[in-house]
Amino acid sequence: SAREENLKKEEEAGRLKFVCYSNDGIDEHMNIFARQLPNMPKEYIVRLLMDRSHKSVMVIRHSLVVGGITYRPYISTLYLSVMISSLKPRVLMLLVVLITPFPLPNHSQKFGEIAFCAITADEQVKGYGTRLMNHLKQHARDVDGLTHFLTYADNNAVGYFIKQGFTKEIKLEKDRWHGYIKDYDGGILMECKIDQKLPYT
Ligand code: SCA
Repeated sequence: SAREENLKKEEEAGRLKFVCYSNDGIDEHMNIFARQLPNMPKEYIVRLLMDRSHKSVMVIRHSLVVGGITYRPYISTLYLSVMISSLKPRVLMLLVVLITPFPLPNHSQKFGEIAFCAITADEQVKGYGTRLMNHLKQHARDVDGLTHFLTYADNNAVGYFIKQGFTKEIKLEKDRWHGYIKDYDGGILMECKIDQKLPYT
């Protein structure tokens, strides 16, 4: 859209930045999330923003945070391979012998759970939310190796998520996500498949 093209130019001119933090710069977007997501307890927002397993992609203009998305990547294959690579060969062999008779749980989840998503009130519906989501998809695919996103969308945000390619139909195998993501009352579970080739930004 024209709005997105404008923001793209702003970005190229260096006036707009998209950054991904693991556990940092939480103050400003904490306030945006708290204001834009009134049903979400403040302590819960703080807890996830401090939590090392969550990451945030933020859009920053003139060094002010305009909005952000906080998500949790589920990448158990990676964890498993890091864990295995750090084992001594003997221990590894013993492990293989011990677990061979049992069916392995599904260790390739590769999806991200979007916990919060918000743009500050006076900058909404200017295309920031779309740019932000595109940066998130690119980062999640290229850095985290994810294939899907899941989120419990607030009723009034379903339209926004549909425009970002989310569907109410969940195609991701249930054993990859069920029991891992946080059930959220009043939200509608939605899924987005991340294209593995498309340039999102
Ligand atoms: C934007 N659009 C919407 C919409 N907001 N459509 C329906 N409902 C909404 N609430 C449409 C725009 O009109 C536009 O359509 C397209 O989506 C992209 O808009 P944009 O300008 O890129 O979006 P922006 O306003 O920058 O950001 C969307 C967002 C924001 C929802 C993040 O409005 C916001 O912060 N809202 C208040 C907080 C909120 O509701 N957050 C999501 C809660 P066209 O291109 O056709 O013009 S859900 C969540 O956080 C996760 C689940 C949970 O646990 O809460």
